[in-house]
Amino acid sequence: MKLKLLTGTAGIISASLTQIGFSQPVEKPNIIIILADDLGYGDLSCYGATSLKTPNIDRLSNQGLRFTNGYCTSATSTPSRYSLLTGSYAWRREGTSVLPGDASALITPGMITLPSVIKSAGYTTGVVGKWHLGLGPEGGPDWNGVIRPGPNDIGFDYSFLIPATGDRVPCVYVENGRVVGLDPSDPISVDYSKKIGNWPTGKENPELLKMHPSHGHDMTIVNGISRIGYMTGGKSALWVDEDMADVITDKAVKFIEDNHEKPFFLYFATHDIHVPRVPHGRFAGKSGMGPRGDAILQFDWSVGEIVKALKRMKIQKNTLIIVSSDNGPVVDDGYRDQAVELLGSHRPSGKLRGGKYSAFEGGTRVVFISSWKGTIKKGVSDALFSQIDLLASLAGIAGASIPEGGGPDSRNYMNVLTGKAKTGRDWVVEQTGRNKLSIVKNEWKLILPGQGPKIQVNTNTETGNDPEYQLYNLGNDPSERNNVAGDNPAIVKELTDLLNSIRSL
Ligand code: NG6
Ligand code: CA
Repeated sequence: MKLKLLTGTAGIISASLTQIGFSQPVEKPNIIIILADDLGYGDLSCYGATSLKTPNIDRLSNQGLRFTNGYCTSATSTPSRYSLLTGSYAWRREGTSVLPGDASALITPGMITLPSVIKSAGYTTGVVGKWHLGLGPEGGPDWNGVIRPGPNDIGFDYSFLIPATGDRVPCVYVENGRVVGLDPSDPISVDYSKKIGNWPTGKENPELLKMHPSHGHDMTIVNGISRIGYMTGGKSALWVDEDMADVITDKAVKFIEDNHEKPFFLYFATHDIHVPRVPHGRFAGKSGMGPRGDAILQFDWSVGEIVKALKRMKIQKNTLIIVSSDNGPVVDDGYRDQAVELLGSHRPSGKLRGGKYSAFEGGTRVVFISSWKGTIKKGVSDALFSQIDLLASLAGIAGASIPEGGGPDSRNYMNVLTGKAKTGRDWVVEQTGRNKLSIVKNEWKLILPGQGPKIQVNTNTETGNDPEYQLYNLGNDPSERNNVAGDNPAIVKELTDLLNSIRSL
């Protein structure tokens, strides 16, 4: 039985549902966020890619809204995901940059989160896939015991996790706080500062590798791939990279099947298309662009499986699906996987400059599709929308109220998400580091002066660092080629003041 919102339910709920145009008592929609990893603005065929096809995502886009100005908050994973799940900018807090795989939980019990808010409205909540927000108490998780705190302590009823990233140890899944398939007689040890145990490393035994690093990634070898960090033990629990998309997609589908009779919220965070890119044999070699392109096809397949499950359960018309990415694209992120050689004419960032790690738009302007069959009309939205607003906007859609102090940076733009409103936020803030911020307002983009190299040599990314202010007119210069700060001091001042005032909130 679906929960019904009847007239007379708490005022906030009725008011928010009226705003998106419901006149009848309605069922609360299921909500699914599918978050890709490192997928670029130009990586999907519905965003203009021609070298490969992503039919499942294109279909969602054709049934829903495709945003041209959808943003994540940060050009790397941990801060981006932190902001999405807490509605609070990661740059407000120390210790929120890319975390090692043995970091303790960043989001701790008592914090108000997207899942805790949605859960309070009667939803069953689940997370499947990449976490990368730390686990366990100070000092890090006990991989051989119960790993808490974790997602189950901050609002998720169910969790099945890749603890950090595919390229970081430990290479095991964690389900509801326990390593899956662990043999207690073979305990796991993890160390990020020195070698632990006697498992071979990429540095010492490169002849054992099936995928070689291009930079970094030369520590413990698991499944023929050397990683970041050292581990030993837990042999029976090790993941197989080639099966990862199948494993997590199955878990996501199972969560949908198990919960289809009542409202649910699923945060499905894929490993694709992060490194190491080791797609299943079904996809390997299929894109003609090497593993990076193949991983995009695999991601598209995962999205298709989710939609199929919704159809099977007959809940597609009652489910809002959002597809986006945690940050922009990178071609060589540390493994020799031919991504550079086979890129051809494909442009992972599309028309945008820069990518992952970059203050240019390619770092944080991402694919963003919102689809809700029968409710959201097909179209393209040019409204500014930031993932920071998912907490408040989805709370609005779920009919949840946000406790005092929750999601301090998050605003309710549910009408933008559903296409009822054409105008979104006034501005978005983008970060590449805690002190490296940019702001977009109207057609203007300001990048604050910053130290550091202009090119990150290993990844060959344009960082956007410059000791001078950079101002670009995204209206006539979407690729940020002409710095017009010198000609527009008043705009530079206005945007700097605005950014400072947001910072001091
Ligand atoms: C970098 C890694 C990169 C990737 C990134 C995090 C090296 C040399 N590079 O430090 O491969 O793991 O961290 O990516 O180790 S993210 O998408 O999770 O932010
Ligand atoms: Ca990422």
